[in-house]
Amino acid sequence: MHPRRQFLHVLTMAATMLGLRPGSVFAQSTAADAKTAADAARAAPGPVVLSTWDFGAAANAAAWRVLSQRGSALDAVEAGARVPEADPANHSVGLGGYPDRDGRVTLDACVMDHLGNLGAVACLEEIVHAVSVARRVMEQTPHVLLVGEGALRFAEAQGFARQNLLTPAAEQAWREWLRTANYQPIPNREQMRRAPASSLPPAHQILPGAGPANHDTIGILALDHQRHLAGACTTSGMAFKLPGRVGDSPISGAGLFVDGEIGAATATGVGEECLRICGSHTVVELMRQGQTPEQACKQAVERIARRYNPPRNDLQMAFIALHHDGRIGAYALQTGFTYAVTDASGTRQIAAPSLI
Ligand code: SD4
Repeated sequence: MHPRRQFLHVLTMAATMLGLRPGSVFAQSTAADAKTAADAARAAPGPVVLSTWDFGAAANAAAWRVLSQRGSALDAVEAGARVPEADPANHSVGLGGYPDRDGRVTLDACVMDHLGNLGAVACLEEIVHAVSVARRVMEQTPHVLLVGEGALRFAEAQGFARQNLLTPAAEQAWREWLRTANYQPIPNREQMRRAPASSLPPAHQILPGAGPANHDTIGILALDHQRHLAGACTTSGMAFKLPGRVGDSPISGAGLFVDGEIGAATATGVGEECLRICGSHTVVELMRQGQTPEQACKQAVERIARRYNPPRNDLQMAFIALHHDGRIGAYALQTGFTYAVTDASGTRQIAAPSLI
């Protein structure tokens, strides 16, 4: 069995043994089911961490170690985000991320806390832990965003070591793409995994490494014992993007937004779509107006989808949200998006409801 499916299968069996309704937590959900899924996932009160895709088990575990020792949400999300950043098998975050069109791995990352403190880096090269550099920007400078060469110089001055982030596997994928792709960046690798090869443009069909280890951006949100919220988001961005391209992930209000009195949201998918609607800020503002986390994520996704008639099935955009009262929710444009939730009752991988 496909390793990812096997993982979900094991979790589904565990859910059945726990008496959870089959299909409500792990399978593709209807909107009504998803409410149940989110509720089931949030069985325990108190601290919680949730993160995009199936990085979750490892990233959430690192974050949970911090939260369970009464550490801060900010420390927790940084610890969680660093896990996929350091994983060379993961081709969309940190070390081993797919490079840009010219073969350079450039990273985008952002952190934000409950007080509105914010730090970010964009187009950062040669530093594995972009999320930690973003945190230093937040804590050590009067600025909120450093890019490119300036971000790298700042990271070095802060003691971060430079290293080549282009692994042999990522380089091979890039060279293969160069041979056949006509310089088309790849908008959505998750969708590519599901669609039959013949339905995809050539650039989408040839990407080696597409598979269970080829996840997308990690966005991670946490609520700690003090009821403080924080979030982080880190990515190597769209594979084979134009040099200089920055996505939503390091941009406050797009890839991540936290308001300590309301809630937090983070995004994954085609950054250009999220940037157009200030996606994560939209989700938080909708929660401010009384929407549940899931309703807020759904409305943001609908706002993106509304631009396309007929609907586009080559785009993915998904949001996860955490209300300051501990409620959680998520919504995706396409089926296939999952997120991981960890609290005192354990970790669950949830299939988000979706428009398509
Ligand atoms: C970006 N939003 O750079 C990121 C990439 C991503 O699923 O999330 N992909 O546009």
